[in-house]
Amino acid sequence: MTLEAPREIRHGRSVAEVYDYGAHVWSWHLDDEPVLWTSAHSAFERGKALRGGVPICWPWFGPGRSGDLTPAHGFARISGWTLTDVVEGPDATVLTYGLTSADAPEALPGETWTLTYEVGVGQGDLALALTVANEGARPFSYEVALHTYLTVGDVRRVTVSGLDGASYLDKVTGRREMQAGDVTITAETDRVYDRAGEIVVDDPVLGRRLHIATDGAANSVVWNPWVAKSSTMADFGDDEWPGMLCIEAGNVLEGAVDLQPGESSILRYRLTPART
Ligand code: TA6
Repeated sequence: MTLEAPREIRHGRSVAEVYDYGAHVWSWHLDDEPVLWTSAHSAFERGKALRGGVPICWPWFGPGRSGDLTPAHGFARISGWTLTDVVEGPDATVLTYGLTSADAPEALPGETWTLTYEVGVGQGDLALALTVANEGARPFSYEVALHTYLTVGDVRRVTVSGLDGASYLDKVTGRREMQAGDVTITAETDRVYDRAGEIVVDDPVLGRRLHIATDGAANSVVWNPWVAKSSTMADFGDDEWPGMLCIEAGNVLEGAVDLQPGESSILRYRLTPART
């Protein structure tokens, strides 16, 4: 079944499209230029993830820590969220979405939880905050990530700073490595870093830097599928990989969150473009 049209949010220089399905921020343009990347081949049907924007990965990442969980990246991005509030403030228009264990009991069987997701479409930034609350009587653990797809002029020309000296799992080779200097993309890249915080994507082709600030994240993920992997994905054009780079933030693998009854945890991701 095809999706309802996304909500269009206009605030100053920003225009964003957000689907209630997955509480999925699909596109964000600043001064009419795309900041988030979206595939021209994405599916738009329930049960399938959108390819681009900011998919919410929860309660696991990829196939999960056991390596055999489906759907990939969990249920949140293919669930029907409820828009509970829209506040138009001076600096941003903030949408608030909710998803509860009653909406998606299969996500964490037997647990009682509430997700609250704030999407701030700002004058010059996009500010996301995902809160997970354990409303049950026992602890549970989960992985989470905001899987942000960024538009870049040519991924072969960008440099990513902020991860120098961080260790990472290279999911292409399966090996643990240490980042030396800026990250550059010269082949399929799929890395889970044991660091999050301030990351800058310097894009000389588009003449801009994308500043990423996170809070509540133990991990950053850097992903570009490059040629071969792109050709295996039906919802990813063979020629699209040079124009995108994922810089994700979350708590995955050893960074997974253990949430006690009554506790909640917030993951924040703020994206601010700047002209160079
Ligand atoms: O974040 C990188 C990653 O885990 C890659 O391994 C790749 O699978 C990507 O996510 C996209 O996953 P998806 O399930 O959306 O195709």
